[in-house]
Amino acid sequence: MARTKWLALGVIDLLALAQAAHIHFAMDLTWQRGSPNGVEREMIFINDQFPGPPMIFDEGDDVTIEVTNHLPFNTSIHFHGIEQMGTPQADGVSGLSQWGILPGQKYTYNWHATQYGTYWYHSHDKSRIMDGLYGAIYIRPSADNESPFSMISDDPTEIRAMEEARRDPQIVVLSDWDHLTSDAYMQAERESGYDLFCSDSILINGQGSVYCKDPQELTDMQPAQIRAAINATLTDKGCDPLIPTLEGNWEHHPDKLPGGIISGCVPSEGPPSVFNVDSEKKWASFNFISAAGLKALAVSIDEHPMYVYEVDGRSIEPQLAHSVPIYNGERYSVMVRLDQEPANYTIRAAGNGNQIISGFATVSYKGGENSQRESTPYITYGGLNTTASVIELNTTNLPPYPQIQPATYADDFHLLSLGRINSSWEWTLDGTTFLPANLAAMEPVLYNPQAPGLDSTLKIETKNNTWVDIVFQLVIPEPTRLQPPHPIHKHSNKAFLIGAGQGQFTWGSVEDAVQDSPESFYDTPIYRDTFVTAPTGVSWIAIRYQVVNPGAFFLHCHMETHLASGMGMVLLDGVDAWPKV
Ligand SMILES: *[C@@H]1O[C@H](CO)[C@@H](O)[C@H](O)[C@H]1NC(C)=O
Ligand SMILES: *[C@@H]1O[C@H](CO)[C@@H](O)[C@H](O)[C@H]1NC(C)=O
Ligand SMILES: *[C@@H]1O[C@H](CO)[C@@H](O)[C@H](O)[C@H]1NC(C)=O
Ligand SMILES: *[C@@H]1O[C@H](CO)[C@@H](O)[C@H](O)[C@H]1NC(C)=O
Ligand SMILES: *[C@@H]1O[C@H](CO)[C@@H](O)[C@H](O)[C@H]1NC(C)=O
Ligand SMILES: *[C@@H]1O[C@H](CO)[C@@H](O)[C@H](O)[C@H]1NC(C)=O
Ligand SMILES: *[C@@H]1O[C@H](CO)[C@@H](O)[C@H](O)[C@H]1NC(C)=O
Ligand SMILES: [Cu+2]
Repeated sequence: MARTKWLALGVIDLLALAQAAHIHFAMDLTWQRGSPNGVEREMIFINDQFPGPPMIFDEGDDVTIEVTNHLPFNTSIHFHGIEQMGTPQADGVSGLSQWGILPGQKYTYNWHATQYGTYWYHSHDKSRIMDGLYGAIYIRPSADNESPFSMISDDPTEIRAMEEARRDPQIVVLSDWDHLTSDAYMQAERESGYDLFCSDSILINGQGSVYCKDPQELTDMQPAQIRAAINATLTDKGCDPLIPTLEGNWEHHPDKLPGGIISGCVPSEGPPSVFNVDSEKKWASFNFISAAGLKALAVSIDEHPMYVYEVDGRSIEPQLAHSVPIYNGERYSVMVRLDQEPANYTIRAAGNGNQIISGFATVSYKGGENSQRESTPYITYGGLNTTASVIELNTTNLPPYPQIQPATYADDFHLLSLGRINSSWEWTLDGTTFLPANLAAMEPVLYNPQAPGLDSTLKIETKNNTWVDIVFQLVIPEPTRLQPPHPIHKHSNKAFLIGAGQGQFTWGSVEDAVQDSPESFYDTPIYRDTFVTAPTGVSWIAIRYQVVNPGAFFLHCHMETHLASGMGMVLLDGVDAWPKV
């Protein structure tokens, strides 16, 4: 079959000059050998690239994406964070919004770029993110949007430089990488019974290396609280040992673990990733996207403070930070002043809490390529601050810009219990059951909300134009003391993170909780599409969203292994006003 050539970026720029252009993309998916970290394996390429090429649009564009599946298995493409207003059939979840795309078949997605900001695309059929099916989406804001940069500087020249940097960003796709394919990784969980979250490399724009260090050195690099809770030596890959504190007392078969998955580190080197900047431009925008399958990360740029100005694709009042925690699926865009001596500066992406591992890239100033100066890090190989003056982004202080608030009261309330059932590796979002393992092979729920196979406890039905509260209660039976934070992602429109607390959510509604425990609720709720649960202790988080876009949308943990084990639910949003598909 003939390969359709990817549009060159220059052509897109020309098209973008016209208002509300109609942009076509062709995506050709292939299964080939590749070695992003110096070790070869079979993986997915998109138009012969990994990660897939960035899709750059303008707010208001109509988008057509034609996907040709040359992979030896079904797939789909989801556009992460794109609200799909009026186009629920283009959300790209096999079993929810479409049938899986069979090998050899084509599928066309049509949607409107109703929002500006940083997003990404990835497969939503099994755990194919771990095989490399992802790439960036960037939608340039239209002139109607007021930029938040006047809160960074009142000099019009500086503001203009920041606006220009925003229109032409450095897109930084952060991910983790494993030598096993996603199918082999899931098989290892199923057969051994363990919840595995040990990666071989952290990649930056698809490039990285394998670093091996002394286990004791790695153990000492853990955050104090986690080191105390684990109280055991990490492996040479910087991974946690498979102990009851993390895995609970379920049945396990350590003999079924594939070699090298937790320990047995072999160093290797992949190609370097370089971001070229020019200090004459004064500012650069780095748009971080976490396409990690497993890992929580923290990212920083040596000697360059960051003004975080966009979260999950929407502007916030800029916040100054040196290090930004970023969970699976999240996006943070940061404005960086290019005022350092021309040289190379290291971007560090470190495991944040559940593995001591890092990936590196270089920011290379024009004219500084030959400077021998080593840059000074803000964070360690383990992701911790190197000095007391390093500011970590406070992720509960991200005021939307311009301001936006949820309704004071919601129409509906749902309390979900997140936890393990039946084994260490199987996770549930509703406390009683899992998404069907064959979800991707089922009749899409959008075609039939009563589709058999989807248990009633796995659906939340909402009416259009109502406000809905969902509280995620974390259940952690003894002897478990730590668990991976769950980055819960909501498809379609964003929601407000309105509160969080320790212990059990004992109230019958959010209003009662606000009355009793006002300190658990934020004065300025956070508007985004990913909400992360705490790694320690019994705790809860609460979100509120408005139903405005009838359709079948996914609500799920974005750790690929947790999603594949069943950790998700379906929002039958505005089921009273569903479109005929
Ligand atoms: C940590 O482990 C050591 C030896 O394995 C044990 O003696 C000690 O009591 C443990 N500490 C805690 C806080 O559990
Ligand atoms: C700086 O980075 C560039 C791009 O990777 C590289 O070519 C150059 O050798 C680096 N300079 C030094 C001194 O390491
Ligand atoms: C990291 O920051 C914390 C909190 O500000 C501080 O207590 C600690 O000393 C810092 N670590 C180092 C190595 O300076
Ligand atoms: C983070 O921001 C919240 C909301 O503004 C504030 O209540 C909290 O004290 C801040 N936390 C830290 C560690 O500064
Ligand atoms: C958990 O295992 C029990 C016993 O094998 C089984 O009856 C039950 O259906 C399982 N639960 C789920 C949600 O699969
Ligand atoms: C692949 O998708 C087809 C529908 O397009 C479905 O019938 C089949 O069961 C799927 N196969 C798998 C393994 O999910
Ligand atoms: C759903 O509600 C939203 C918000 O009120 C409204 O804009 C939209 O037209 C409604 N959709 C349908 C299909 O009724
Ligand atoms: Cu999870």
